[in-house]
Amino acid sequence: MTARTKSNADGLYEPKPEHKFSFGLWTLGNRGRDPFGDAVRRTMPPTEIVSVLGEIGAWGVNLHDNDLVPIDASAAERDSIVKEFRKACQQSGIVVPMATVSLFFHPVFRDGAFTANDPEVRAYALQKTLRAMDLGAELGAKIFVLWGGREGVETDACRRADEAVKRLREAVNYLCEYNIARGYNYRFALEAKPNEPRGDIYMATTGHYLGFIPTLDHPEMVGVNPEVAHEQMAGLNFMHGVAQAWEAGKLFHIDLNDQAPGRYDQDLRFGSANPKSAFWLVKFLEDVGYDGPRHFDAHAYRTEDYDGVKDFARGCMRTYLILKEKAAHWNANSEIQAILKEISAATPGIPKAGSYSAKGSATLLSHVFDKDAIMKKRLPYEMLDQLTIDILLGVR
Ligand code: GLT
Ligand code: MN
Ligand code: MN
Repeated sequence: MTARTKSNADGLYEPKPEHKFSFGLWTLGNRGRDPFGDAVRRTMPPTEIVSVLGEIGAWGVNLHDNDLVPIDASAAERDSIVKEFRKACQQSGIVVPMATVSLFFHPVFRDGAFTANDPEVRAYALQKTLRAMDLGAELGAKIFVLWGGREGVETDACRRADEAVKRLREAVNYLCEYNIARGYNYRFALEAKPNEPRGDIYMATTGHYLGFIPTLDHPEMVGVNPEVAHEQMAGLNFMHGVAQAWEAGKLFHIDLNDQAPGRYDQDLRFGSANPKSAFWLVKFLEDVGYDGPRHFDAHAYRTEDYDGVKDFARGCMRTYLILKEKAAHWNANSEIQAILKEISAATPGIPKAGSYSAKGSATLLSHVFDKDAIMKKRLPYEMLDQLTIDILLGVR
């Protein structure tokens, strides 16, 4: 029995609109080009991608300006493309939750976009982004992602890195003002990546952006769009970055995919390389009640035809739903709950840490801690982790 027929039979892992599963036009439409080889799949028009998304039970479609409208299209061409696309979305019951701008594909951005040394490139990047914001707003998008894939260097001889930060700040401030002036109500989501396509990208991790956002004129309008593979390329624990963004009220969007360590940017099917990390991530998102889009920024293996692309897309959603069920199972497991209770239980009579007070600090300073007694408390994390593995491998 294939994965597909099983999901249809039991209905348990069937995607529904309430799951908010979305895909970029560039994900299903990926033709399998890589730096060493040409396309293996034909170009699938955006209207067809939307109909496939409807067929497989997705909720939303995201797009760059030029995924839909060619970069040199006339105003009339643009309008007719947009009209046709809206119709296709309505027919398939697909919404457009997020829009973005390509500031990386055209060779004009070879030295970056908002951080490029040539002021004309910076101005063009801004103009292109304003137009992409107009486009997204017309399609109903409420989130605008900015991925600065070309904002970086091969050699630091070309500009001072703090100058790049200043230029980026100036650009994002400009976009926020335009957002207000036009009444678009976008929430901007900044997406980090350590490298590829540049040797080094300035905003390397979600943490870099979390440090940058409070320096903006409208920090409340700007959050992050962490991507699994991008943090893993930097060797980081993705869920930890997501948790910090969430805790700061900055998790505006998320890019789900997978990545093997030490490789090029793979954009693998969600959960296919590190199912255990994917489990902690899904558990986190579900536990805290993240209610934004679950966007799969991934693409099918280069070996696939368009049936394989559907298998890929269904697989992303199915794995998410399986892990969501496993997370509920984990939370309901009494052995796990007993251990969780035990490992954070407080010994009666100890002074509380909490927030500072003069009296509290005096009590704390005079208290004698019994380190040997503390050391006798068990921390059965091996057991806790094995219970997790048992659940993930389906034996518990
Ligand atoms: C590009 C990149 C992604 C970004 C997209 C948004 S485009 O495919 O690899 O990580 O999210 O610009
Ligand atoms: Mn991404
Ligand atoms: Mn990626």
